[in-house]
Parts: sequence; C-alpha cells; structure tokens
Amino acid sequence: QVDETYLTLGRQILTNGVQKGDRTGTGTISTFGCQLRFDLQKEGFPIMTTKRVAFKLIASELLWFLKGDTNIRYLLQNNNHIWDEWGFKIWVESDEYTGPDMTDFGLRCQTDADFNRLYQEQMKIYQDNVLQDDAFAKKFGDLGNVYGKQWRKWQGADGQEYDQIQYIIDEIKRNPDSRRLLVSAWSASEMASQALPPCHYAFQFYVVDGKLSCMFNMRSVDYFLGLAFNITSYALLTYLIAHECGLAVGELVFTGADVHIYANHIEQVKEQLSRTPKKLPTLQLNKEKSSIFDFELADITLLGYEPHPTIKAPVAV
Ligand code: DHF
Ligand code: TMP
Repeated sequence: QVDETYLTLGRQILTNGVQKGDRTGTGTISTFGCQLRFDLQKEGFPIMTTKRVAFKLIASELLWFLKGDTNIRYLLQNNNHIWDEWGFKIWVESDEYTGPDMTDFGLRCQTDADFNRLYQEQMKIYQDNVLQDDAFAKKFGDLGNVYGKQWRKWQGADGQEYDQIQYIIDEIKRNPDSRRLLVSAWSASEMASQALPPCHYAFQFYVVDGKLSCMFNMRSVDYFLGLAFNITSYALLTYLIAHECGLAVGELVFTGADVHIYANHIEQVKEQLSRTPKKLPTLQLNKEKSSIFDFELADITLLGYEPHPTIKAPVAV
C-alpha cells in the first residue's frame, strides 16, 4: 500500500540519512538514490491516508501543467497557493518592489513574528495584484520556463515549439511498444529563466498487456511535502493518459536522487510514522470527455478519502 511503501522510505532516511546543507539554509537529512513502486491495479488510488493531502491542489496543479500554463494566476483562481513563494520572490527581488526588505523571507518568517506579519501583508498585496492586474500578473506571476512550458511548448533548436504531451498520447495510441514515450522538463539552456529548475524532471510511459505504467524521475525530493504530492500527481497523470488512450493502469515507479527530510520536518515525519494506514479512495474521471486537454477540476473526483488529519510543516524556500 502507498502509505507503507512511503513510510518505509521515511524510516530509512531517518536511520541511514546523513546531515547535509542545502540551498535554502534549512538543513536536511539526505540519502542518494531510491526507487519505489506502486501497483495502480491492485490497490486503490495512491494518496496518503496517514495524513490528509490536499487532492484538489494536486489536481489543479496538474491541470495547470497540462494547459501549458506557467502563470500562478490560474492557481490562485483555484485557491491553490503551493507556488506563491516562488512568484513572490520574483517580485520582491525586482526593481519595482518598494516595500519592506524581504531578503530571506522564507527563513525569517519562521523565526521572527514581527517580520512574519510584514511578510503576510506583502504576500497578500502580491496575490491581489496577480489576480487583478493583468500587467502585474504578466510580469511577476509567471514562473518562467517551468513544467507547463516544457511539457506543451518545448523550445526546439529549430525554433519550433514541441508539444511533448500530445506526442506521447499520439505515440501510445499508434505505437504502444515504443521505448521513447518520454517527456523531459529539464532544459539545460533555460535554468536561469526558471523560478525553480524542475524537481520532477522527466517521466516515461510503458504499455504492456493493455496496461499503462509510468516512471517519474526526480533530482531532488522533499520527502514530507513534495513527494506526498508528486506520487499522487503522477498517479493522476497516468490515469488521465490511460483514460484518453483506452488503456488500464499498470504500475507507477518513482526514482529519486537526493531524497531528503528537512530538519524542520522530522517531528512531523515521526508523527506520520506512528499512524496506521486506512483504506484507499478511488478515482473517478468524467467518461463523457475523451481528451485530457478538455478536463477541468470538476471532471476529476476522489471517492471515499477518509485520511488521518493534516500534519502542518513549513516549506523551504
Ligand atoms: N520547495 C520545497 N522545499 N519543497 C517542495 O516540496 C516544493 N514543492 C513545490 C515548490 N517548491 C518546493 C511545489 N509543490 C506544498 C506541496 C507541494 C508543493 C509546494 C508546497 C505544501 O506546502 N503543502 C502543504 C500545504 C498545502 C496547502 O494546504 O496549501 C501540505 O501540507 O501538503
Ligand atoms: P532545490 O532546487 O535546491 O533542489 O530545491 C527544491 C526543493 O523542492 C527540494 O527540497 C525538492 C523540492 N520539490 C519536491 O520535492 N517536489 C516538487 O514537485 C518540487 C517542485 C520541489
């Protein structure tokens, strides 16, 4: 079951991980190289039951990627705030920002209550502007050449744009034995124009016996916050592609490189480890729609999700 597989990895990181510094200054316990497998056929839909995971946020983020959108306005319109800090950073580091100093806001808002109040104020201004002001949103709401751009509008060396998702859908239908059913988000020449270089940087599909499997690769894995989202997100993507291609679902395989637990997530991980998994929910997709590009939030339903309560943790910026 998804919780057991996931929690076993957490126990391994706590036991075998080494202390390692990181870009955000938070500190981690880290291990290198890991693979997890989830059978999508035998189990229910893979989402954590040992803590509540916000499925709606996962679904709206995935639809955002699939639209080829990179502007957080769509996420904000759907009450999804998981990318706010990375857009906010673009604004406060720009020449146009004139508010109080926001240097290192991610770390400072955790330890300094006065600063946190100032930060919340500025964040509110940022969100309102992205939602209401088109020019502002264009300038400071766009995260650059991130997932949506790479998946749907990859910039080719020939000057053309390549739709990698359309390609794999067509290819799965036409040539399911292909070993090239791969989407890459990693673009070596575009690192500077990304709010965050892709963490899940590539994924590949595999078809056998009428079942669609997916492997996704991550260079850097935030075990407690990121991975809990990423497993469910790629499971949902596999179900969506299978839906469009008329296939059943097979296995989901995760491959991670630097797999870490942030120093300020350790207590939360221990709390989650102490909980007993519950029954998995099931996923229901709107049968009336065939193209996944037509899917909206209302076409994706999770039934019977009754997890343990949320466990809060600060995200490292
Ligand atoms: N940076 C880091 N350090 N870790 C990440 O996992 C991460 N993920 C990003 C962008 N940058 C990142 C995009 N995905 C949350 C989950 C996924 C995500 C970003 C943030 C998160 O904070 N989840 C919380 C609360 C979600 C909410 O209700 O708003 C959670 O408890 O799952
Ligand atoms: P890094 O660019 O320094 O590796 O920092 C990125 C952090 O974000 C790292 O902790 C991994 C985490 N992350 C995930 O785990 N999953 C995700 O989907 C994203 C976007 C980030």
